[in-house]
Amino acid sequence: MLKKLFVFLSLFTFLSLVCFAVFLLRSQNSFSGFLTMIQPVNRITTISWNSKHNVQETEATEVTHEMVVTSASSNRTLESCPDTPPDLVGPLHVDFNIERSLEKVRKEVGSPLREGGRYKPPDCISQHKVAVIIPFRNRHEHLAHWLYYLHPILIRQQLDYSIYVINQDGDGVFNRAKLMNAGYFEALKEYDYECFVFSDIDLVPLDDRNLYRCFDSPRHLAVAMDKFNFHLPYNTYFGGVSSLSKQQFLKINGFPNTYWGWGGEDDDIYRRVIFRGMSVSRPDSLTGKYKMIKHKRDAHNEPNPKNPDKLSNTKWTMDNDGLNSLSYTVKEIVKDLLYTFITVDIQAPLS
Ligand code: UD2
Ligand code: MN
Repeated sequence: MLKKLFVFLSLFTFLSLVCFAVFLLRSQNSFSGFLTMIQPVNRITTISWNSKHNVQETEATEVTHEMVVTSASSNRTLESCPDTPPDLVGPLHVDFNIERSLEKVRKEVGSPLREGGRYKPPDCISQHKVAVIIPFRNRHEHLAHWLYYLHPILIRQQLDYSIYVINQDGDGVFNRAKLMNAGYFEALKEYDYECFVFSDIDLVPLDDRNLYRCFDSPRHLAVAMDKFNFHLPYNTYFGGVSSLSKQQFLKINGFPNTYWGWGGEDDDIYRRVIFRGMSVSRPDSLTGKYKMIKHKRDAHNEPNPKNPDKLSNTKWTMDNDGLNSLSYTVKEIVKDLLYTFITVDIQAPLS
């Protein structure tokens, strides 16, 4: 009898233990399931790209390890963005007569951005890591217009991008191409960009199907500007806005550093592309329409009569004048919500 009682008690204890174990396992699962449910996966992704709201950013950094892992794994399930961005609208209305301050532009278009004028699509993985490089000095009014129009376009184009405004320090002679070379280097210090769009500050596209990405050949985007009556001024024109992949840019040794003052550098770049066996790709003349903000020639950027003469030597000079001979010093880097502003000393002559 005692033996039977002992067997019964052992069996009972064993069954209780099994039940308890099953209960523990199930409750653990449902607890982590609960965590997954309450954790705002999308919000975390958005937050990490929206540093405007510091409070939310702090929230994101405070999440537990488990939550971050789940969030990261949910990121991994994102698909590539489609080749043709779905939200493009085509022709755009652009008006430079409206007064725009940076403060206003930050409020109007800044909310999807992260410090530095940085953006990544939240719901798909962009196929285009693009640094937009703008040569700059004393054009703050133009900057506000440019940012107001370009950010929404670049967002609709589903780019993984940042805006780099490369500001020439001092009052020396302006050098657009050297600034763009410096911008290339500075951008690469921050992120693994594969594509570089070089744009004047005063040019806004009139159609968002003009894609700010890189193509099989270096691309000239500003093919039909209002100032040239919506035509190419000449066939080999390469001014205004262009895009080159990292590989294409390296192949031409970047841009020349020696074109001080206005003119010539864009033709030199065109020649570099051709001399390295590449061709130039362009959008059609409807998609490639642009509006330029009207302006006078700036001080310290007079046409340089020496520049056109240099073009006959590009074939030989391009190997030694470019990325491999670039020297400059960074004076200051300021991160705004709408852009990264990098002031560089490019050792400009005073005249
Ligand atoms: C034309 C070309 C430009 C370039 C230039 C010759 C167009 C629309 N663009 O520009 O690509 O080839 O001729 O060098 O035809 N900048 C400043 N501050 C200055 C001076 C220049 O920010 O003090 C920057 C700014 O981004 C400007 C760009 O350099 O848009 C070109 O200078 P520009 O606008 O004075 O010359 P533009 O319109 O004749
Ligand atoms: Mn201009």
